[in-house]
Amino acid sequence: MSEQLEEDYTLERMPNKAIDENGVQWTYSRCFFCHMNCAIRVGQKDGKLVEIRPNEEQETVLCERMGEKGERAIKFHYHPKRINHVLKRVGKRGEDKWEEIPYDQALDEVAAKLQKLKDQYGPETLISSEGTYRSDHLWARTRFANLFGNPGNVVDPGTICWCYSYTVNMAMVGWPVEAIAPPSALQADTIVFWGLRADERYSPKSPIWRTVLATVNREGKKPKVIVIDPVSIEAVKYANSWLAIRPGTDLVMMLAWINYIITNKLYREDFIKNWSNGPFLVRKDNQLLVRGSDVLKNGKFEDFVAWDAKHSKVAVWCSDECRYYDSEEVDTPITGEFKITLANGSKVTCITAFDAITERMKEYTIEKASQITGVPANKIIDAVTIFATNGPGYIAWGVGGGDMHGYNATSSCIAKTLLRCFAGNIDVEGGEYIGDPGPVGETGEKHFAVRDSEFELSEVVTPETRAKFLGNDQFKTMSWKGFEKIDKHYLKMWNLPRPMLHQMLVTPPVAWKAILEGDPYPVKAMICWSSNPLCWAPNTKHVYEALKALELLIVVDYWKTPTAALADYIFPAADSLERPMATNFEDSIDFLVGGDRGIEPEGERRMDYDFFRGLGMRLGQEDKWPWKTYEDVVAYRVGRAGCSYQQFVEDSVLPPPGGMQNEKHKTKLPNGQTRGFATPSRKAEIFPSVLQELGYSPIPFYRELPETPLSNPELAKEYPLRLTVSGRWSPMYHSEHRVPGTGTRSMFPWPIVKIHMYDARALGIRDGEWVWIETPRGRIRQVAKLGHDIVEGVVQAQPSWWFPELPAEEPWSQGIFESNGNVLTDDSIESLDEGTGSWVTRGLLCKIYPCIDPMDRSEESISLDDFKAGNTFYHKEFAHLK
Ligand SMILES: Nc1nc2c(c(=O)[nH]1)N[C@H]1C(S)=C(S)[C@@H](COP(=O)(O)OP(=O)(O)OC[C@H]3O[C@@H](n4cnc5c(=O)[nH]c(N)nc54)[C@H](O)[C@@H]3O)O[C@H]1N2
Ligand SMILES: Nc1nc2c(c(=O)[nH]1)N[C@H]1C(S)=C(S)[C@@H](COP(=O)(O)OP(=O)(O)OC[C@H]3O[C@@H](n4cnc5c(=O)[nH]c(N)nc54)[C@H](O)[C@@H]3O)O[C@H]1N2
Ligand code: SF4
Ligand SMILES: [Mo]
Repeated sequence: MSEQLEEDYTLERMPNKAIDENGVQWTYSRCFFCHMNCAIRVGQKDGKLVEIRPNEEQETVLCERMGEKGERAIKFHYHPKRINHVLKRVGKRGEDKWEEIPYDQALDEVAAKLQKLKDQYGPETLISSEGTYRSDHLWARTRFANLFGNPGNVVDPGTICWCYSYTVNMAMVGWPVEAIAPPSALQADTIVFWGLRADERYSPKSPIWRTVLATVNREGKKPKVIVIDPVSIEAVKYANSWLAIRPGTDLVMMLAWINYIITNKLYREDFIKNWSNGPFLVRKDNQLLVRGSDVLKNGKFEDFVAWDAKHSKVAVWCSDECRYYDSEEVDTPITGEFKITLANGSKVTCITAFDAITERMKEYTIEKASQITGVPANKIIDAVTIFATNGPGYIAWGVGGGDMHGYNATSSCIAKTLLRCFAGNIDVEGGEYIGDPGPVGETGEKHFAVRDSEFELSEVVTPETRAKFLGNDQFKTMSWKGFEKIDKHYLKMWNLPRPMLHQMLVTPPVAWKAILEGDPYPVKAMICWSSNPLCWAPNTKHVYEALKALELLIVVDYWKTPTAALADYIFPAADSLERPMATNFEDSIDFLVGGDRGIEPEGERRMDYDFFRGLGMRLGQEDKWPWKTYEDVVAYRVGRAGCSYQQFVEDSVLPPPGGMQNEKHKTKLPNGQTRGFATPSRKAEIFPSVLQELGYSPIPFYRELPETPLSNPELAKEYPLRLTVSGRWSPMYHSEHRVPGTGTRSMFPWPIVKIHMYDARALGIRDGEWVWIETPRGRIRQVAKLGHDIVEGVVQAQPSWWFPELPAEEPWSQGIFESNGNVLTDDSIESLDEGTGSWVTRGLLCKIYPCIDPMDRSEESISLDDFKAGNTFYHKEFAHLK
């Protein structure tokens, strides 16, 4: 192509599938190598991929996973180790012996086996295992499973990653406000990176890091940046405040921030008073929110009660209409103690929800937070003052900030959203965005693109089936119990069912129990798609045991991963270049992004949608899958918004009909009511009634994690260092991009564990050497990287390592036990978050020691006499091997 023409092509928009002068056909597509889903243009000639370019209109920059001209993605696509046909196990499980069979035959066989297991054990005997958002096909899994009669059994890392906070935030503000960056991020005056490595998360070239750089370098008033991380990450360069925190202690810091903000009256009273449930009354005797039914004979449980200072009496809040019944003129204080009379004539003393929070926060002083987190008190005060006084701003979502903190997870999410509300950041420009898929007409008609939840058919799941969801009564927030409480309000606001997707999850140890012990019922079959649980789930040995005990394990993947190597059938998955796309990121945003299929699939690779549809068509669901191809699905979705398939893929974005507005809670709905939020009270629930109804504390509280020097000093004697199995880096994406041959593995060939120089010196560890990292669950080895850029006493090991170059058969299992950080993590029920089942990956205890005994180094000397005298030559950690 001539230089001039090349320039024109990047400036002008070409029609989709235009052919250039070299005969290369260019398709508007989207990358799915990570959550950024950058818009790309895929070039093919004679049916083969030749080049991938950024879509300049969307300001894409191709990252390390893609390669400058897409060469890495193209090698990934044609890699000889890719699974192109179904592999059926012929040897013993784990022996790595297979035969290739046709895709349709495999679907027939699997459908028959599923039907047999269903007949024998019931439809609940099936579970699916999934990974992070890897495609826009999640709803197809739910649709299939719901129609199969399954209660929604899914294991997925969403329990510790975003989805649990999606759920908790829905209960608080009716929307998954936890986001990497809001749409108006450039306008933020304060950015908090709370356990988020924004440069390596996705890539230094990804839109998120470029947005950060554009914000900190913007003209005029510069934003302030706060980093809360045990490691001095890249963002620290731009930070006004870096809180070098001990892993797993973040919640106490959050609570101290809240206490400080309240004590120093740094909160936005207008928001708390008028838009939150802060003024609602809570009984002092039982800490329950007072309900309409408590104070009025015919009052409703759904209604709440505040004190009206203007008329010195209670005011009942009509949740259904988002107003007080009596008058618009009420004055409801956010603080105070009131004696009220209940409908049964008894009198009770109440305080406001805001005061209830205030009371409970008092114990979380800056000094206490400093002692537990290891961050000096003055630094904590500086940071919270910036956060509370330099708004608008946002707390960017990072998994270090509580997602992976076991039984502190739910409280961490509540605490962060409290901070957002107190700072007045909810749905303001430069603050935290609340989405709105589109207006619903008075008769319920919708003119926005079809949402994932509309495909899922949650309504077909009967109450009896719902009760069988694994952990339904134990981890209620992400079960049907929590689902239903939020579903009601979602339906009311948007005439849409609430998404199931990854909002209902079974915590892994509960699933393994059902598989291994048949408790509460036998789980015999697993569909594992876009998931490598041997890498992502805690306590790898436990996962291995469970996978091996399954009667039927189906894996749908690109590669023969360690998990796939244990399967009965491995189905080849079509990669993102081979599929069209329309996504709203699990119904979490109010616009749709997408693109066309870049190229026809190789071999018998099929889309995940086709896999689930194929099973559904064989299992009596024929009339429920009217969309033969995924193109049909995309056309149907955008068609409702009056957009054609071609238009959509060329634009690659379909915005919500109302545009992206802020402060929508203040606007009116078509029925004339004030909109508020999609919560039970239509208020921002800083005191979440949903959690209280489920039996959990609506007020966050801190517990020292099970493995810390404070909570378990005995264990800390043997395992003295604090372990965080964390830290994203590009081009690796979880367990992906390690297969040699595409150019990504050679960028970071070996797993790295980061430790402080002083700790290393004391332990005889040298930079670049293999070391053992050990916890009570087991040990792995990684290569030591020493530095001063990590809190002393902290060890940061990389998760999800496997070695695709090693044999897949046992005992090699592609090195799954050798360096995988999840061999070290804990999945004991006592360590899990009681509402969601979140486990700990940050804040464990470990020890670390060299793989080759330091005594064996050339500069060390050991005499023969030492051996003869029976002295231990071995490093003390190996003494037991003598
Ligand atoms: N200790 C510790 N554990 C962690 C974490 C941590 O920080 N520390 N992080 C956690 C988090 S946040 C997450 S999200 C999980 C990640 O967990 P996962 O998302 O499950 O990641 P992987 O283990 O890489 O497994 C993904 C698999 O999906 C395949 N795949 C990719 N795209 C597709 C597709 O479109 N279709 C199909 N069928 N297959 C596809 C890939 O080849 C790969 O084998 O790990 C969690 N585990
Ligand atoms: N390149 C790449 N990008 C990815 C992924 C990937 O695998 N590779 N995975 C994607 C997925 S699914 C997710 S969920 C995101 C996650 O992305 P991030 O949330 O950025 O996750 P990490 O980089 O694991 O951890 C973030 C930061 O938390 C710090 N940290 C560790 N423990 C603690 C702690 O206890 N407290 C605090 N405050 N900080 C701590 C780490 O040092 C690190 O700098 O990344 C996404 N993007
Ligand atoms: S950041 Fe890289 S891997 Fe992620 S979508 Fe963009 S180009 Fe693809
Ligand atoms: Mo994740």
